[in-house]
Order: sequence, then C-alpha cells, then structure tokens
Amino acid sequence: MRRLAFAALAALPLAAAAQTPTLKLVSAFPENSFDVTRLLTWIENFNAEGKGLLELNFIGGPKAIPTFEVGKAVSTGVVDMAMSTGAFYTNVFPESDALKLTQMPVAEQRRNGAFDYIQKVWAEKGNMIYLARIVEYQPFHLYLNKPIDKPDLKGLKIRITPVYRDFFAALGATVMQTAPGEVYTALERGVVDGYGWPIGGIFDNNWQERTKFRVDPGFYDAEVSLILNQDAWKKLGARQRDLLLTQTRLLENRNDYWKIYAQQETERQAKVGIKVIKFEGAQARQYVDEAYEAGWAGIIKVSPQYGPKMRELFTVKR
Ligand code: 173
Repeated sequence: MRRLAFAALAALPLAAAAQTPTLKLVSAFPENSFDVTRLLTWIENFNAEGKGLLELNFIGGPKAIPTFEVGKAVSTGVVDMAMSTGAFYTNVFPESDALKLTQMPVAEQRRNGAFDYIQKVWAEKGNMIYLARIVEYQPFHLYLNKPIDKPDLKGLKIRITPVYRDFFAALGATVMQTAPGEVYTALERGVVDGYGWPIGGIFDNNWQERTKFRVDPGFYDAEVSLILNQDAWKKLGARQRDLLLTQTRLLENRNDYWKIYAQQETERQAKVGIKVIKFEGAQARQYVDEAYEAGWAGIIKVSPQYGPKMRELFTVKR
C-alpha cells in the first residue's frame, strides 16, 4: 500500500509543474478587498486551465508592493502583472488616470477604437499591455462626516487619489492623498472630513463605522484593470498569449455583475444608517458636468499629446 502510494506520487509531473512558466501578479488594492477575492478565484481557474502552459503566482497586495508603486513595478518588470487602477500609477505616465472618464462600457471601447488607443498609450508610455478592464458600473462618490447643502467643499479636508483631485479641488476642498489602506486611520483620527470612493467596497475595511453621509449623484466610472509588463508579453508564445487573452476576457465579460453589486452596496449603506445628501435636477447635472470638466482639464493639461483624443474616444455625445 505504502509503495503504491509512493509510486503514484512519483508519477505526478512534479518537475514539469515546477517548470511551468509563471507570471508574478500583485494587487494594488488591499488583500481583503472584494475585487481581490474575486481575482483569487479567477486565478485558481486560470491555473487549472493553464497547467503546464502558463500559470499565475499571486504575490500579494500593498504589503508586497505599496499601492502607488505597483505601476512602476509592472512597467520595469519587477513583477509581471497587476490588478490596479490608473489613478495609482500616474507616476509612470499621467494619462493612466483618464480611464475613470470613459462613458461607455469596455465592450463598446473595444469596438469604437478607444481600447486600441489605450493599448497604444499604455505600451508607448508605460511599457504595459492593457489586458482587460475588470471593474465597471461603479460610480465614484464623495463620502462625508460633515453635512453640506450645496456642492461646496470649502473648509473640508478630503481624502483623495488622483481620481478626485481636480474635481474636489475645484469644489474648494483641501485634499490629501492616501492609499486605500490608510483611509480608516485617517477617518478615525479625524485627519479628514471625508473621502472619495466608488459606490461599492466601503465595508471591506470597515469605513462604514466612520462614515455619516454619502453625496449623490456619483460621477465617473471606477476602473480596475489587469496590466502586464510588455517584455513579459513578448516572451510568451502563441498558446500562452491566447490563454492570457481568453481568460482575462472571460473575467471582463462578467462585468455586468458590478451593476448588482452597486445596488447591494447602496442598500447596505442605507441599512447601517449612512445618510444620503442628494443633489437634484440642475444642481445634480452641474455637479456631474463639473466633475468631467475638471477631470478632462486635468488630463489635457498633463497630456496635450493624448488627452484630447482620449476625450473624443471616451465621451458619449449627447
Ligand atoms: O483609492 C481610490 O479611491 C481610487 O482611486 C479607486 C479607483 C478605482 C477603484 C477604487 C478606488
């Protein structure tokens, strides 16, 4: 019996498994965030499909590589791949933050030329392959601990990333950048009066305990994507590339899920007593228009070369 078990074990392709080409992957979002849970399930499946051909090795979240360093790590090849958002790697190239401004689903971006243009800029300026957008339908919101009765943030200190900087600054806020991992402490210590974040995810790190109000409407669309170092891509063979494109696309094709998640998270916020400060009618329209105006002005200022074309490709004409 023991001999048999040993023989069976010896027959496993251990050496082959150890040699399977592997891409190192990190997340710029904290490990306990919902997107990461979803990513890990996907990786498990990827590795089952890719056995002997190509596998993914999840290294970790911001404890492995700090949130705002992840883009550099992918660009230079310290890691091969990452789940991140453009706002976290404006220190590689500033156009990265423009993806928050897309007004059509990524499926449409793949048809209207926007996706190809993103590929071009990401390769040229970031040494990156933009594989897939894996979060959509998640508008950003302003969350507050002090009430406001109009879109005026004078005297308020707000936690931001590049996503919100131009808009909240235009509304008069004093802004302070932190990684998601530092938001709770900033709220707890009263260092900030509020923060920007998408509709979903505030429960992942217990921010609901330190949040009184959400301001509606939301604005932009949160973008989280898979990016790959371009040199790593060049080293892959046809079958490996095919696996990578197929699997990342499968994940992207499930983005409709985020619509349900947005609804559930909205209800969950109401349940724990987070009150909604709601701008209506013309004031709401003005608020959202100002968000896009400030956002695009910021992008075009840092990228007169690509900004205007991105605006044209990312905007739905009304
Ligand atoms: O940290 C942030 O608020 C941020 O920029 C972001 C971007 C995309 C998804 C979630 C958060």
